Amino acid sequence: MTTSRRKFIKISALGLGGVATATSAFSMFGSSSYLNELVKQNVTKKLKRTPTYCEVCFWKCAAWTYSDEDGNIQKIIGNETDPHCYGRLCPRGTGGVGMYSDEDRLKTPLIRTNVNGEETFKEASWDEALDLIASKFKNIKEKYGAESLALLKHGSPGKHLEHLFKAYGSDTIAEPAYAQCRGAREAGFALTYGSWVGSPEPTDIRDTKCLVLIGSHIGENMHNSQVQEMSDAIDNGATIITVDPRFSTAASKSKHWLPIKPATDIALMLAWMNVIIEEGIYDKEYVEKYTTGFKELKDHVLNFTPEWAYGITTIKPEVIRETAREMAHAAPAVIVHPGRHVSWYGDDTQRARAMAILNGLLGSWGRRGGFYFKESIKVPKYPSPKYPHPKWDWRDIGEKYPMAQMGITTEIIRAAIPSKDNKYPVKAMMVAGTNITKSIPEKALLEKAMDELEFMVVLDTMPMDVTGYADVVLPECTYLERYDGIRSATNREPSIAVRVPAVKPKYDSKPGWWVAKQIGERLGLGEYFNYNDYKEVIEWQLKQLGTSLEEMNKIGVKHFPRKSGSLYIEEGKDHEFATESGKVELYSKELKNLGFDPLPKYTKHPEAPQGFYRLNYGRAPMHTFSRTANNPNLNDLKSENNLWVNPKVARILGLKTGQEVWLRNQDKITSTFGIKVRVTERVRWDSVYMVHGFGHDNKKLTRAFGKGINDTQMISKTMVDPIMGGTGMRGNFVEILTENPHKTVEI
Ligand SMILES: Nc1nc2c(c(=O)[nH]1)N[C@H]1C(S)=C(S)[C@@H](COP(=O)(O)OP(=O)(O)OC[C@H]3O[C@@H](n4cnc5c(=O)[nH]c(N)nc54)[C@H](O)[C@@H]3O)O[C@H]1N2
Ligand SMILES: Nc1nc2c(c(=O)[nH]1)N[C@H]1C(S)=C(S)[C@@H](COP(=O)(O)OP(=O)(O)OC[C@H]3O[C@@H](n4cnc5c(=O)[nH]c(N)nc54)[C@H](O)[C@@H]3O)O[C@H]1N2
Ligand code: SF4
Ligand SMILES: [Mo]
Repeated sequence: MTTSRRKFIKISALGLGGVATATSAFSMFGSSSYLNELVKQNVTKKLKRTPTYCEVCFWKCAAWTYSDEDGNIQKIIGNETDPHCYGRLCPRGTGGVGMYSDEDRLKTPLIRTNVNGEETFKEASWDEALDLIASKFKNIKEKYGAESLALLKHGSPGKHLEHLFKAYGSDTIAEPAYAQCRGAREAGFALTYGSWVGSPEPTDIRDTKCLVLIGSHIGENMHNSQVQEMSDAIDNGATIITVDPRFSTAASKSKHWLPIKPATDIALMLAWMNVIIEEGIYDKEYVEKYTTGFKELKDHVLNFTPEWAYGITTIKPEVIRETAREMAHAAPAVIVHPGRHVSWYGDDTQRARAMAILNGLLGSWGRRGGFYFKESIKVPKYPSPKYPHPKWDWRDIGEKYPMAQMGITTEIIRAAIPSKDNKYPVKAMMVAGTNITKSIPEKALLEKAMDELEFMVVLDTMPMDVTGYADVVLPECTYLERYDGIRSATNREPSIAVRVPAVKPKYDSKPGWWVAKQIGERLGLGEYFNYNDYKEVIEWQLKQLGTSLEEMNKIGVKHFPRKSGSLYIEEGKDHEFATESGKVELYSKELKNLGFDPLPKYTKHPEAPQGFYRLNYGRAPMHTFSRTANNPNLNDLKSENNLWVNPKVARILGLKTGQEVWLRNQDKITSTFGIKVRVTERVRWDSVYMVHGFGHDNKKLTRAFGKGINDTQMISKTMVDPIMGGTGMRGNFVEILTENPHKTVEI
């Protein structure tokens, strides 16, 4: 295969073959008229109930799928006993049935081919596609070693492919949920407390007296049990403090909304520490008993007064003092929430450290209403030979980031671009369950890498834009049509949940486990896939756990007693943290030894040039990233994103709500599509805001195509976190164009 031969194929070229606003995210649970409609329709039909856990986002709520005698899925409802959902799915989970019914789904395997000089896809049989993949993988392994085969993945399918890759000798694996999401938070908290925050976050929201959200917009960020617990906490009189340059749904529920100047959060947190220490309102007993480095911290924050922070953050000194006192007053039942999507400005590990330190001062880690000690149950590994030891892996590729604890997608992508110094070349890639063209910025780099790859496979359920770069596209069936690994997540008490197919796979789609096994067998790795059906794996594992598929089919979720002790630090007892000192490390020797600041510092970040606005983005309660834009049920609730513009800006530029505009960023990248303006006081004058995941450019996505702007397209500049390699994405600036910059929109 020649290099530079792969053109992006718009799947549209496959010749061969009403907007709901986020007014009350909190009221969207289970009350959707759409759900009621479904329930009504079904009174006459006899329904079968099958256990599953949701795949519309990664909260993995356990649910029941109801299908009728004709094999149609009628509704999905939350499992009453599940601690991830408390019996209620979010609007996305309820609408998950649209993933199954979407008629735009990938239907057959596709293979890149050349017809009259034009690259296009032809429909292929599974055997044809799998044989081709196996022969290419073998070829890459012979030429460069298995390590040169990289896997980018997310969600359940990723687990099966990870097994395949490791069995073949590659641990060149990464997912955007690390470097583009929560990696910096995990590094910051691990440095301080010795353990990751993890998912679901062990925040004891239901018992909290004060919840501090710093750019974490629970409510629009629809992580189910957190939203429900937050709603209960509000009913119980908890104080919510929201720090967000935008008036988010969470801000609207808050006693204090601090509309901070973007990129200045570390200054605010240093000032909070200053007040809490100077006024002596920190948890003295906790700090004395469980932390180290208090003296250094005290000296460090001495000059970071609220007056100092005011000039930086635009938050008034009295507001900083008052909110600090509220937190201390509620302590230890206070949560300075670690956030989740934290890859913002490149100093994100340090911002996460500031959050971790604040929680330490307030004594909230390991306390009721603060953070509980999570626990999960280990699901025994199905017998399989040991993996071979790769000569190099993701650690080598990301070695310049000493605290990287998972593969860094952007580094693996970069490794696909040949260069003399590259000792770890990536030559082929499999992408499973992640739409990297939407989730990973710097499109130019991504395109160059895709172009250089000798071979690329995409496993997806939908004809997402990423499929356009593939040599082979494999259609996975949806989560409602397959078995998958047992869900065992950390929570207050351990539990497991199963996913059992409710219906047969539609079209010619297949489960991820089957795809992994088929490729594995063709690569001579049959002994790693010693089962005919994944059901056997689950049955074996359930037996080891003292249950059975029969029981799980009846209950869906099984609970186990805690074994690790109390949920919270027991009064007066010692507690050893998993750090080197065994204490909460307010001052980080580890960072110091690595040459980084042992205590967080505020650094100034670039501001928007004249005529430009900072591009801010976030979530809408009825969508998940780019994956739901085409979902018939969810598209119905919100079909495009809008550009939030402050009235002051609207006045200057003469913009009106509903008017279509285009964006151009600091690197002269112009948005492919337009977006409708929403003039609102809810956004600061220095930024504009949009919901992530829209602006799809594949015509095959008939509902989502060309609707709104793809924020990722506008993110061509990143600020990389030197500690763990996270991709800071919030330092891009856009100007607003009122004329269509494309004479004819090229699609
Ligand atoms: N600009 C910008 N970039 C971001 C973010 C942002 O807010 N803005 N958010 C970041 C964050 S927090 C995260 S976690 C990442 C998420 O990034 P991704 O994991 O890439 O998220 P999605 O865009 O949902 O892409 C999921 C892909 O999986 C496919 N899919 C869905 N279900 C299945 C299935 O069952 N099987 C298979 N095989 N495929 C399936 C979907 O069709 C879609 O193509 O993005 C990050 N990137
Ligand atoms: N409905 C829905 N829920 C989801 C998801 C989804 O796709 N859809 N995805 C899930 C995933 S994987 C993740 S990681 C989470 C992400 O959810 P969050 O962790 O809440 O993160 P973001 O989506 O980045 O939140 C963005 C918020 O940060 C604010 N912000 C922007 N710049 C700054 C700043 O400089 N300072 C401060 N203080 N705030 C700022 C924005 O205005 C916005 O309100 O959501 C999860 N929940
Ligand atoms: S939070 Fe919503 S989308 Fe996510 S797993 Fe739960 S029900 Fe599904
Ligand atoms: Mo994320």
